[in-house]
Amino acid sequence: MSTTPLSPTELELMNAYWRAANYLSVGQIYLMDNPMLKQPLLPEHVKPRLLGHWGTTPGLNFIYVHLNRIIRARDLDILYIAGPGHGGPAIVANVWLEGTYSEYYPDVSFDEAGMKRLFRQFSFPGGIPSHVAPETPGSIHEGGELGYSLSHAFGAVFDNPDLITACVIGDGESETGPLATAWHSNKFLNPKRDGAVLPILHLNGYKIANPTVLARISHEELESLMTGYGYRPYFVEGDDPETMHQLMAETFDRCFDEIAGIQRRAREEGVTERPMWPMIVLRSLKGWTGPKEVDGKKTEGTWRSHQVPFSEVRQNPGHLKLLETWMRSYRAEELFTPDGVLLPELQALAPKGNKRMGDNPHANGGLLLKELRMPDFRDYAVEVPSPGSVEAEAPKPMARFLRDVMKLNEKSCNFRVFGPDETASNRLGVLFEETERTWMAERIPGDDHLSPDGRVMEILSEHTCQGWLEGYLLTGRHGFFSCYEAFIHIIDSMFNQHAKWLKVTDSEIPWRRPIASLNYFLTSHVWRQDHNGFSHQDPGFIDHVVNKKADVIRVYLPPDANTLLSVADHCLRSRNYINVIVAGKQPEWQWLDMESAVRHCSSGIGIWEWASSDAGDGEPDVVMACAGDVPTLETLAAVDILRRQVPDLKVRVINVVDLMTLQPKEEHPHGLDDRDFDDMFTTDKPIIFAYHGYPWLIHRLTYRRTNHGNLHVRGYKEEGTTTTPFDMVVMNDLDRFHLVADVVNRVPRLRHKAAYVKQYVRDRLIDHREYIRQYGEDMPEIRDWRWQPGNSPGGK
Ligand SMILES: Cc1ncc(C[n+]2csc(CCOP(=O)(O)OP(=O)(O)O)c2C)c(N)n1
Ligand SMILES: [Mg+2]
Repeated sequence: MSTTPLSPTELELMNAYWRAANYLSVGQIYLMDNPMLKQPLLPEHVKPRLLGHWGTTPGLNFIYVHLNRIIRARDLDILYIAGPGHGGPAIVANVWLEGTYSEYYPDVSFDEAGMKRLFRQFSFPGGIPSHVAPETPGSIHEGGELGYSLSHAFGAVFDNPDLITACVIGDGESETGPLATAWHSNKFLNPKRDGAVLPILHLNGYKIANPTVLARISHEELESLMTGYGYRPYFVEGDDPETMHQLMAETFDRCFDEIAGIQRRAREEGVTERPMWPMIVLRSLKGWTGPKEVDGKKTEGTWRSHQVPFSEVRQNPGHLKLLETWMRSYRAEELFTPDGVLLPELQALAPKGNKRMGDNPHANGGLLLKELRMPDFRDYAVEVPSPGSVEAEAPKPMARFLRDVMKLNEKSCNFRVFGPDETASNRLGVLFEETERTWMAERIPGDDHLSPDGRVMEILSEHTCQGWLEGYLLTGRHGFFSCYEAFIHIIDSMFNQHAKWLKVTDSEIPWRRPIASLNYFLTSHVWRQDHNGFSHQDPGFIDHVVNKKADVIRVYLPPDANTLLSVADHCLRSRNYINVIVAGKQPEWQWLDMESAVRHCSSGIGIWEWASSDAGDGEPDVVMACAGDVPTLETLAAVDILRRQVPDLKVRVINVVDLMTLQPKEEHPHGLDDRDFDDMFTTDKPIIFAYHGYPWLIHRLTYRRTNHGNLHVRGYKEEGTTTTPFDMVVMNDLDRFHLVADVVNRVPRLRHKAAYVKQYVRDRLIDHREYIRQYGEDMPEIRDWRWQPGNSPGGK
């Protein structure tokens, strides 16, 4: 292969294009006027607040120009992911240069006036963020929180055989946990049915203030590391632009040849082995082409280039001069017409139409989104002849439903299930009747459902699962993520970023079309950790989720299998949300037949008349509310005790499936209006609320409701260990006996009976403690408890 694949003209043009992108990047960071430098630079042309990141930008621009060449030469479909997305100016500059930006934002026209707007709007009030963001055409990756570029890149190309993602990874970013584990995504990518990812490790040597680890290990060590991850690394190293252009062009040619070869062998020659995919190490200067020195300190090629290499430009004439010299070094007058239009011969370097990376439809996944074909979830119902008459493991019917969703959409190849090694444990194993676990690494006899064609993605990295799923959804497909409740916290921060993306998309960017929701199924939850105990107990993800904008988050606590089915169906059909579904996986009593489940889930909250004793008889003495499967069980068991101990007590039982109904309507679209809430919860009766998670969340959601003063919430209060299921609730005062005591304490007319009932409760709790310590399991009256409809006046 030639080491000079670019002709002198092509080289000159590409370098000119790169200069244009660099010029526009510096302009965005510094200028608000005089964009073409037609006048000498004056302090008032410079922004008063200088915000942005220069250091990574020339490298990102360099890669963009070379990708444009490859796309044109090979007519490829390439998505650009900028891991160091703090280099927002680079991507915005390139998207503007290729003409896309002005098509999406006509105000930022493709001329001098548009260039002025382009500069002014960047990191400016009312303008655009300094990072790559949902506002940036062509992006599916929010710059900002580092670590997710590579998992996003892989997620985007699964089931997209004609798509290639060029994924730029910061050398600092590569030190993060999520990025480090994402290299292994190549063991899950099947070249026959999936596209390809070309990782480009951007080794500019520095982070904000430190060298990077990978820049300070030997060439051999880095090469071995990448080889060990299963890639074939190619090094592009240097600082002389001409040499680097030739080297990059040559390396890109080689890498894209290899990718084409791998795909051809897999698709046409039936090769099934996992290939060594190419990757590139681009070692270039941080802040390349920027000022070599500022105030006597080396800047180009150091961490000092990371953000704005020098500020106080308005106040310091020396810095003003430095900026002008720097910007003029790109010779904009040779790149643009006097009207600020990129010269035609340079325009010709950009691909056309939606081959332009800024206009790649995969980056606006909603455009490509196809509805899932859905079976009728009612067909998977558990027969529930009467409340509490049968037991079931709630996830299993849902799993059969998901299996058939998988089957019905097999041809469209647009549905996958994700999870950290827990699909079987979470009772979703029936999926393996239809598909298998994706696996491109070695397989040996006895392996369980591993296949290169599998559609269940399991890797013991919640970060990677989340990143893959986000990439998959953002490019217009559907997915479902199951995880142990306590450990989903590992991706709290990724959830944040995705929620922000959806919020901005939903409220501010009409051209971004709605995508499928991100669905979490959280099981192995806090109340059923018989194997594991305290380390596995944490219901706090819900608290984290409800911090986010009401428009994009939904939380569901279905109490049984049929409600879970109904909720899962709803979530898979929804768009632009993050749905969190929490339900246990152990055998539990079933409460609602399918018809009642659908009605209950449609309202999200409802009085369970069959368990209540106040129907048609004026106001209740007490409201017993519950949210979550275990709290629902304990509430009903408490109602049962009350029936026997205090037969004339009027109890109203309310079950909450959709947690957001508790919030005021003004705060969340699912919130009950105050009138309905007051009718349901009364304005003055005690409410004993048994809740799945940390109790204060219920107060947080309801503090503005009329009857909040009478609300008493029981939930998880951080007591846990390895013990019996019932002891787990006892330790947190959420058990039936504590709930009964709560009722007796709060209903004024029971004062005279309080001493007797409380003694009964105390005795039962002592019996419980003695019994489990002696026998190692719950008392028969707990294990064998079941709802007796006959016990319940008002029950059917
Ligand atoms: C998870 C995370 N931690 C910390 C930061 C703060 N931060 C922003 S940029 C940066 C340095 C990034 O270095 P590198 O990935 O090498 O990017 P580049 O050198 O190309 O700017 C850091 C630490 C962040 N954005 N995300
Ligand atoms: Mg770096």
